[in-house]
Amino acid sequence: MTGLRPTTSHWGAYGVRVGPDGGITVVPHPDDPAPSPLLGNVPGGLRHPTRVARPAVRRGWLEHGPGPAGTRGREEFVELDWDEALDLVAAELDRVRREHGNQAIFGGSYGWASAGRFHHAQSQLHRFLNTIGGFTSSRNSYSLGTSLVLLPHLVGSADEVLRAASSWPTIVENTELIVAFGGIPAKNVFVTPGGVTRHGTPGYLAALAASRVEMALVSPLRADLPDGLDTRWYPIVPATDVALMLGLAHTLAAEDRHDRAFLDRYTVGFGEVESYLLGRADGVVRDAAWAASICGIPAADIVGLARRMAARRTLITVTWSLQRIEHGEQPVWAALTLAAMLGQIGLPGGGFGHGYGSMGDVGDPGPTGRIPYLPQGRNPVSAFIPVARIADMLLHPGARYDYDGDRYTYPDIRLVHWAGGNPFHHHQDLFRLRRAFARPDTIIVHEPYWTSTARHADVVLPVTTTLEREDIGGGRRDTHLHAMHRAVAPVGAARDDYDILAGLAGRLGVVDAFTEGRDARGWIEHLYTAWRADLVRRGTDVPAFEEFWAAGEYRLPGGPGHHTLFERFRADPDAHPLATPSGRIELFSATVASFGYPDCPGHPVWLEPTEWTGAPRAAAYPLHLIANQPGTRLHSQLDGGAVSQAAKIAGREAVRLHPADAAARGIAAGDVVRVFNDRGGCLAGAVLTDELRPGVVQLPTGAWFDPLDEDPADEHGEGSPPGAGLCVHGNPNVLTADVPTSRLSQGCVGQHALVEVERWTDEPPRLTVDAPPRLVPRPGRGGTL
Ligand SMILES: Nc1nc2c(c(=O)[nH]1)N[C@H]1C(S)=C(S)[C@@H](COP(=O)(O)OP(=O)(O)OC[C@H]3O[C@@H](n4cnc5c(=O)[nH]c(N)nc54)[C@H](O)[C@@H]3O)O[C@H]1N2
Ligand SMILES: Nc1nc2c(c(=O)[nH]1)N[C@H]1C(S)=C(S)[C@@H](COP(=O)(O)OP(=O)(O)OC[C@H]3O[C@@H](n4cnc5c(=O)[nH]c(N)nc54)[C@H](O)[C@@H]3O)O[C@H]1N2
Ligand SMILES: [Mo]
Repeated sequence: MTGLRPTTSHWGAYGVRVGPDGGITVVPHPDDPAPSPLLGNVPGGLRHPTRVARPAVRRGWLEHGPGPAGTRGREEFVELDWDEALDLVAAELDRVRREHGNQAIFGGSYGWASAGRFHHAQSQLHRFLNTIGGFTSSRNSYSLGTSLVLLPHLVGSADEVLRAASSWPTIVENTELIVAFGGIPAKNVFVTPGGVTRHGTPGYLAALAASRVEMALVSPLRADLPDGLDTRWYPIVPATDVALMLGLAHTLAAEDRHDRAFLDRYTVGFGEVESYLLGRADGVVRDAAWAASICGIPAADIVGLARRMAARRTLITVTWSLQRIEHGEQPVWAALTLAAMLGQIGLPGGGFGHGYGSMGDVGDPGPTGRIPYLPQGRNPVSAFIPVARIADMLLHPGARYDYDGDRYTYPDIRLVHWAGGNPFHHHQDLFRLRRAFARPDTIIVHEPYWTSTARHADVVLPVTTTLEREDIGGGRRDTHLHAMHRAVAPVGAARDDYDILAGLAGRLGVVDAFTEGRDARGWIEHLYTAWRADLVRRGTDVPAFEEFWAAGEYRLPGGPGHHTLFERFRADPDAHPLATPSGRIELFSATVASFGYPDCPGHPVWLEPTEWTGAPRAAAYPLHLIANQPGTRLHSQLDGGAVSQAAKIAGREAVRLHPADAAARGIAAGDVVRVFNDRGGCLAGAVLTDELRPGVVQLPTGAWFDPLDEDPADEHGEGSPPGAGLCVHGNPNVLTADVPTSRLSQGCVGQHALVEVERWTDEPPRLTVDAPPRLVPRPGRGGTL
């Protein structure tokens, strides 16, 4: 990496070469066998026209002060200098906490921000808000919000299942059949929070191909497994995996192919499951024919698959997308049940997996040691929301909601402070979120870019990207810890989140508590040194900071070997019981049953999505939309970058349709189309492919939300009437429902929606998110207001 500035990202480590004109080129880390295509978005993203140049304040907020405002996202901004902006923000934080208490500050600030352990935006913001008395927080993630709540009830821990899944080498060596619900999508495996330096999964997929492991791909999309594997594709109707799993389970039980000894020794509750399969209570027999009528896979194929599963070393894996749908608990629970019936949980390469292909580090045999992190302090405020309930909270302060067996009340939020996330990308039903964002008195956003979230703020504070600051970085199972060197000077007037928050802390009289007297370099050195001391104490020889920094990286010592939770448990369930009430795998959970939630009873069940039953939606919107992760970027990040832009069609996100569905609607490849339902619509560019199930369309997430402004004179800010909003760029979250997976976990359901598609015959409106919003200079500084 000589002559290169080392750094890392959520999609992998790389070096930066700075040209004489200040432009950059990006060189993958030499140890990376499969560098991510997403690196191609970095050079053009760095100084993209949508960078926020200076602090900016919504004109109405500046003129009239804090208060609810329906015009957020539709007004011009006034540019201020840093001191003015920080004075305003500090005064407003202080007003809100004095008048309403710290609970009125929402600092959940969900989002991926960027790699780097010190400048991790959420850690910085939470640490700051804790020093000024705390904030209402958010729990869990959009990624795994449902499994994180469910799995502890079933196997005692979510974390261990995900971190200590059977490793890829073990699978390549032992597994004979992989039944992959949601596939193992190659597009996703480059990404891990903090990054992985050596992307191993593409190589393991190639090794699976060479070893001729049989693959059963259960997915509406053929692309969820790469070509070249021994694949049989089961093109399932979206959201019906549970029916298929129950049909498989029924076949195993009916043909006595299930492992009764395993079920007796290692699980509780199979009796309840069996009664349900046999329809003892309701007369509905969940056999292969019943399953076929729901999931669209022929009964003979279901029976055949069940027999193959029972006869081979079988790994059942479920992508995280399957729990990002209504009743998302059920596919995870049903897959675990099926794996328990096969009796292979805890055998090398057999049993249950969750997230192979969802994240780069699932199955990675890399080290599991801790890497340095920024301490966030303690939050004195106990109020929280499950992360995806943000719009409900803002729209319904004081309302009650259920979560994991308890009842809570939504706090009354006056101020939202966000750093490192893009809710106008990640949340569902964005036109509803827009109405929710009209409610608080003040919204503060730290962002490098004029994202749609920044456009819906009152105060936008411009932030550096990783290339403009120093840091240390690495992922959860990374082989390397990286020194992230500054490559270029801050763009415009951008500052680090840390400097911004230190400036606010100074104004609020808590600068010492927040900074502990260190600058950024001081903190990086401090975090590294404390981490190193711990390793040295345990006998590992780790270089001192100066040496590490000069070398640009440190190769982490190997892990403790790959012992999975289930291997230990299988070896001796009495010595290593699971952390469940029974110490066993709970196929029936008395705890979950005791909550009495109709949308999540005590064992896995088939529940029809309300998206389908909510008449007249199903009739009016007959197509199943899959809104999955984009292969061309990380979420909404660097949407302006070259790789992301190259895949757009007429400047819009590409929507994939089956040729038969397109023909029925007079749509040709390359047409601009409107994808819509009763929540709203978006424009997208049509791509035709027979590699998806007819009746399914796919539009990935992450195109920056670009609402066509309904009525600029709409002073009340009601925005579009429900259903009338249009995003001209192709963000699928205008279509998805803002409802929870269930009362148990309150996860998001962004992966699916029912839609219709039609050809757009007018001239497509031009995009506005590819340039900054209207900006005016501060009056008295050479400008007028
Ligand atoms: N329909 C649908 N919606 C979904 C999903 C789905 O499957 N379907 N998936 C969901 C999932 S799994 C996730 S994880 C979420 C992702 O949602 P987010 O994590 O919110 O998405 P990102 O685009 O990564 O947003 C990160 C933001 O941080 C900014 N940023 C980067 N570095 C810094 C920094 O140093 N400081 C500051 N202040 N900002 C920075 C970036 O510019 C970007 O705007 O989306 C969810 N939304
Ligand atoms: N390139 C890239 N990689 C990423 C990300 C990114 O933004 N870009 N985001 C990262 C993040 S934050 C996360 S959480 C993970 C998410 O990882 P996942 O949730 O696994 O990823 P998705 O691509 O949303 O979904 C995987 C596949 O599930 C299939 N699927 C959808 N619905 C159904 C269904 O009902 N049944 C079946 N059987 N299959 C279905 C879809 O065809 C889809 O391609 O990805 C990570 N990797
Ligand atoms: Mo995620």
